[in-house]
Amino acid sequence: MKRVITYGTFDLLHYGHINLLRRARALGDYLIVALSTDEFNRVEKNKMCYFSYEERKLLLESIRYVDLVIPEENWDQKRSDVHLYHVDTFVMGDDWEGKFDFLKEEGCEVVYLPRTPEISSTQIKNDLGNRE
Ligand code: C2G
Repeated sequence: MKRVITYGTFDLLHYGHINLLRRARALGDYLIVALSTDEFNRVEKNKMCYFSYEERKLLLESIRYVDLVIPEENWDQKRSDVHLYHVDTFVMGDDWEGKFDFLKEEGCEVVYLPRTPEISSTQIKNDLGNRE
């Protein structure tokens, strides 16, 4: 069984996220999503999420491509996660191109997938904010 992992906030879940998750899952047989906790988002990513961790987790667990959701609590857990969860392939959108190549040292394949253009949680917030 080929195990894939990806990380993210996944706030205001949209088709860009789904495109990423579908392609990540297609690289193996089992997809783990490490979901940024509210604390990690606030302190490390300066992101205030619309949905809480529990709400974002529920949404992700409802997606056919997702097999397991675990918490992402810090930037440094990836190196141990890939061993803890016996991960074969690490996947991120290509806005992170090159940032996680060190995981190859842990015996992990590292794949960056093209982002879906024109959609982001920030874009959604801005567009809705500009509507009457
Ligand atoms: N994504 C995408 N296309 C978009 C928007 C997002 O492919 N239009 C991808 C991102 O590249 C990422 C995943 O969807 O791989 C989740 O996006 P975010 O929730 O914005 O994740 P991010 O804040 O980049 O967190 O330790 C890694 C971080 O947790 C990644």
